[in-house]
Amino acid sequence: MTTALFAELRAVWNWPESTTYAIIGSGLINHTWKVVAGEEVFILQSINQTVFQRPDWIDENLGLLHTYLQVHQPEYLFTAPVPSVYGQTLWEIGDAFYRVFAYVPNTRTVDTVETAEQAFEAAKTFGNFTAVLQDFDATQLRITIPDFHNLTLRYKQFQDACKFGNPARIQESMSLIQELHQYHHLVQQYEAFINHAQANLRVTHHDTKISNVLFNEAGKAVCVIDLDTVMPGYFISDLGDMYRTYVCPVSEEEKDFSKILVREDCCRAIEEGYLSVMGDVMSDWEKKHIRFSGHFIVYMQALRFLTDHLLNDGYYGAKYPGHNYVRAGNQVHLLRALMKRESTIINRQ
Ligand code: GN1
Ligand code: MG
Repeated sequence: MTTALFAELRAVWNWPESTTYAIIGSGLINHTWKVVAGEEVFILQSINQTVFQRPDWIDENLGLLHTYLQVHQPEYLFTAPVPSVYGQTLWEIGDAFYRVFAYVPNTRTVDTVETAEQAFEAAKTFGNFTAVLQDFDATQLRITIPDFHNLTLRYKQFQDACKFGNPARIQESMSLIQELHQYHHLVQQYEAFINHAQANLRVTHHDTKISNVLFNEAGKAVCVIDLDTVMPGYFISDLGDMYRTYVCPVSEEEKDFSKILVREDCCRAIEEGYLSVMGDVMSDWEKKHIRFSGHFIVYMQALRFLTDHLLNDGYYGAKYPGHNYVRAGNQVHLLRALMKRESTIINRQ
């Protein structure tokens, strides 16, 4: 961010001249800065408009949820955007959009789950987000990214990339491509799940990775952040991304696949944490798909990374050649490990 640009934002939010800013965060999509304005600390974020074509819809959703929660759950810690001096919660400069959040004091984020307690805390906190909004009509929310977790469409995009993508990359990725085709039954399972009358449309976060939870110094989860993809959705999106990002000791960035494994205690912690708040409102049909949620999301993420690799990294970007290919391979490895866990559990029963 240029000094001139920041000076403009500083005026819009009425921060003193001494205000400093520094880039933070590990998100792949938006840019985030920590702003220290005198005694106050804020989070400034720009919105990636290639991904979010209607930043005003994100803003509208956050406004709706904030108003609802203030009335019905006033105790709930919701990280609503801070209005500018003009009262808006979204500010456009050039063709970019910015918003500001209050920094929640004495909190930190973690990038990988180290203990089952962290997994439990995060799962409970994301589950609670959906649970406190149980009576809010999710269909009021704008769809900020159409078909974001539509596995049928993601599979179709993958098939198209295998036909029309970078020919050299397609050639080199053949064994991964074939393996991903073999798991097509997960698309059918997904369709059967969402088409069932007992698959409830809920207020879903859609990005429940561990770095989207704030923890306090005692290691307790305080609240969830990164609400841009909050949309009507299914619980499998949220629970699934927890399996994807909490059970393995290494992240999607890890190149040494021998480090990819499923920690049983973290799996149980996710299930217990989520069900401790969502257990009473979930249907039997939903409960039957708890484990499936992990397969669904890990598979979708593998498809998304490989699709992006075949299409020359236009969406996620690449820090080194083959970055998205490595990420896809990593996710396929995790998928195999999760499916193996499933069959071991079934054989034991
Ligand atoms: C993106 O930007 P970030 O890191 O919060 C992506 C998620 C993926 C994730 C993989 C809008 O999230 O769906 O799971 O990368 N968000 C979008 O790291 O595409
Ligand atoms: Mg995100």
